[in-house]
Amino acid sequence: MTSKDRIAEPWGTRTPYAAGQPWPVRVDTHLAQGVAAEDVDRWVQTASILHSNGDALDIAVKDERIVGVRGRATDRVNHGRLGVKDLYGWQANASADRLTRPLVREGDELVETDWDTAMDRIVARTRELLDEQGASAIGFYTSGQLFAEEYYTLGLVAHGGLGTNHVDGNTRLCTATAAEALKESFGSDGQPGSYTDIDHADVIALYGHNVAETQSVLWMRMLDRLAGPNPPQVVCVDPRPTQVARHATVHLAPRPGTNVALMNALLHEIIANDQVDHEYIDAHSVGFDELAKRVQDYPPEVAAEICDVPAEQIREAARVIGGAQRLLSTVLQGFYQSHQATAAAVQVNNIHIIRGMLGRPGCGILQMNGQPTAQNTRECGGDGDLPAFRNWSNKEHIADLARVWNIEPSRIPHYSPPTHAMKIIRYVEEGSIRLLWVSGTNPAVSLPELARIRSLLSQDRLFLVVQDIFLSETAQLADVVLPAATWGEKTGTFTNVDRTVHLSEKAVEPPGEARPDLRDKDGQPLVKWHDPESAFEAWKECTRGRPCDYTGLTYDKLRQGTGIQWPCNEENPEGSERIYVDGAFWSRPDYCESYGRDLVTGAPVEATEYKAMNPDGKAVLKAAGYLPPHEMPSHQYPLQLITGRTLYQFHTRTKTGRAPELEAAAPEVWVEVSVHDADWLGISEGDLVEVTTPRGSVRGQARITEIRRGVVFLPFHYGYWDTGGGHEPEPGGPGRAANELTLTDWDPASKQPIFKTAAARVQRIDGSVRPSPAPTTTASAPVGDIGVRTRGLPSAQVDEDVPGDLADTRGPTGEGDLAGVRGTEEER
Ligand SMILES: Nc1nc2c(c(=O)[nH]1)N[C@H]1C(S)=C(S)[C@@H](COP(=O)(O)OP(=O)(O)OC[C@H]3O[C@@H](n4cnc5c(=O)[nH]c(N)nc54)[C@H](O)[C@@H]3O)O[C@H]1N2
Ligand SMILES: Nc1nc2c(c(=O)[nH]1)N[C@H]1C(S)=C(S)[C@@H](COP(=O)(O)OP(=O)(O)OC[C@H]3O[C@@H](n4cnc5c(=O)[nH]c(N)nc54)[C@H](O)[C@@H]3O)O[C@H]1N2
Ligand SMILES: [Mo]
Repeated sequence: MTSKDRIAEPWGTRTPYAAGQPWPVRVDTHLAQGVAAEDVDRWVQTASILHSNGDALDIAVKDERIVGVRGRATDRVNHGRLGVKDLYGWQANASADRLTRPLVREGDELVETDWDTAMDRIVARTRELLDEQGASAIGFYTSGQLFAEEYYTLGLVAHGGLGTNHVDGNTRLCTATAAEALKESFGSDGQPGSYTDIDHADVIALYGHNVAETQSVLWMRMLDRLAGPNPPQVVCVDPRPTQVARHATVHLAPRPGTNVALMNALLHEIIANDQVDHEYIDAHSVGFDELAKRVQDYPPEVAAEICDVPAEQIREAARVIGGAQRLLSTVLQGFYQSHQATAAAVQVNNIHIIRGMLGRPGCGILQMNGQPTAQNTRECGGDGDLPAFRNWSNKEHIADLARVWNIEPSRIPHYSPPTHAMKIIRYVEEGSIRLLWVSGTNPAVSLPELARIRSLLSQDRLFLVVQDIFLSETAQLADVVLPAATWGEKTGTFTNVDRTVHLSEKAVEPPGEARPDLRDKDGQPLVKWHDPESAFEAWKECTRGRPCDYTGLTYDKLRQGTGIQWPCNEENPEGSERIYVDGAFWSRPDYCESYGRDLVTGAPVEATEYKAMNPDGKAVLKAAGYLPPHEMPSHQYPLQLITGRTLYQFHTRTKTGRAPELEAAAPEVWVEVSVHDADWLGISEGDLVEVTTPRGSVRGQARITEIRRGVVFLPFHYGYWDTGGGHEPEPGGPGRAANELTLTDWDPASKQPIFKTAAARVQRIDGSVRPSPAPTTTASAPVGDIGVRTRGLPSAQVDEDVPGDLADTRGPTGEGDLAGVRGTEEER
């Protein structure tokens, strides 16, 4: 057993392993100071809720309070490891400022009340609106952080009960492109890959994905492969010097918003070098000729010009990817939050299809999720999609869903694609949506162009209901606030990005009168279940025969030590490691979730068109030309602004900001600028600077890093709440939330908003008193020594238990017992 300050060493002790070998176990435990393992009354099973990795853990309970966490050694996902947010973030549950009673608006004030009064107000306003205007006056904006049982109930109430088409999740900002890219290429949502592909891959390519900070346990698995014998080669596409970039064989740092040009150049090279699997293409795909023709326009020299990356580097990346025997690719927000999001993400799928790299060990695609339960929003219809990947434009699927719900098909709105979140917000602005129910998301910090969002959410004519665990920036604008129970206080299931379903059990009671989001308070007779387990059973029935088939799962089965991957049914009682084995896709016209969209206009493809193009259900190779970002740098705004995350904070910080070790590691917003730009702007480390776009300005201390020149980065975590009380933005004055600066615009196919390209200028305001508060351990690491390093508080010590102390017997380079062990790369 070793003890580590995991703020200073976030990825912990290496446990190197070789290709084809099992990933060693390392159990991470963190208990509140003064609590020993023997003191714990019970350990309650769950999985992590602060990212999409699905790390399994047990909650330590003592005297009916949460006192710590321990990774689950037997789980397939994390083999015992935990990331920093999970090690420390649980403390937020017991924060003194949790919402414990409903609040209702009386003039300018929110006042405490009881559940009946709060619900009566909501019901009264709902009835009025239904009479005056019908169901289209009501919108739901949900989350990627609730449980499957809750989403399924919401999907049923909204789609089948109220009959509004205006239901979407913040997953629109998060994983809409993951879903869309999978639908475009394979006809249905559902990840082809598995985390065990890391154990087999000889090349891992990460596209716009800072896995080291955002799924840190997945990165530990990659680091352990890199430290072992026959390590994989890593290709990283990211303008920031992330830990991934620092470990990469090839790091491409393109201009933000140019991903499609770069991908087309990679495809150009792979096709020109004939590193394609012609047999696979012929047997299992449509569209190759068009793709080959399109990428002819993108030799590396052309992309080099557009992306500002040396042509030779692009060639080298193509050589690595084209030479891979077992290629694992991951994609995330650097691709998804841009103007050609789906077009870019689909090109990653295309590489796998034309190289025949799907459905066998090491050959996976992870179109990553971000939020812990985003997958379930999509599966259960908590967002715009219909439950169990049913196709809204296929009448048979509507009829089938109506059968499951025992209602008339006409009650399920399917006259047009479900309204996406950005359009829901527009309807609120225009006044056609009059009641907006927001649960588990904080749009007053996380949506783009915050001045606009604040103003439209504060309109008198809007009745805003917010269900949260804290009085967030959004809750402060509400007419009714409902206190929710959260993770650890309720039971349910959720599914991670590699299709692993975990059970999360209730460990302690919620505070005060907070209630689980799963309720049928005003007695919807439609909802026939009464608790999470019966909701799960109903959900299972809804998935029967669909791609995400849960019928073989039970709560009891999920208690047997590890999460289980869907499809899990009679044929696959232990779940399915990989899908699309033997090139069999879910894209048959009568089965697929979607006929796809035009990648440029976003227009849905008609059923007849799809049937003509893909009658036998093959993978679809979709080509796309590059289009420049909508807001390009100019004389006035010479830089490109990108926004994103740091390891130590989660989103709008409502949880991580209340965990002392995490908050101390990244306490305040900062502004990352390149050495080159700092030089011409006259900026030194720690200087107070102002970032301005046509929408607003934000102030923070500068951190000078190896980020590519011309690009400025802001973390988006910092809204207007603070442990010290918080500070409101002065109207017209500089703010601190990155989304003061971002633009209202989205990808045409997935409708995911653009958070990663805006034209900006940076101006020095004042000299430095101390270095910037940015972490030094991560992508925000300074250039050179600035005299401070990110370290943990005394309470940040974490126990790491590697059975047999495997880690200690091998050097840090991985030379040791396993050196020379051959993987199983011959097996195919
Ligand atoms: N610590 C932490 N972990 C999290 C979260 C969190 O808030 N904190 N949130 C979770 C959620 S919901 C999500 S969605 C994920 C997000 O996880 P990631 O997508 O990994 O995180 P981001 O920081 O948003 O963006 C990733 C990278 O995109 C790069 N990028 C920006 N523009 C471009 C571009 O034009 N091209 C390319 N190729 N790259 C670009 C940025 O430099 C950044 O390093 O993280 C999840 N995990
Ligand atoms: N500029 C910029 N903006 C971005 C992004 C970016 O990269 N850059 N990323 C986008 C992405 S990918 C995402 S996912 C979003 C995230 O944006 P949000 O979803 O707005 O962020 P969170 O802070 O996670 O908000 C979740 C809210 O739900 C509450 N909550 C937590 N648990 C529960 C629960 O069990 N029940 C209920 N009812 N409430 C709960 C929390 O207190 C919090 O207020 O931000 C998006 N915005
Ligand atoms: Mo996300």
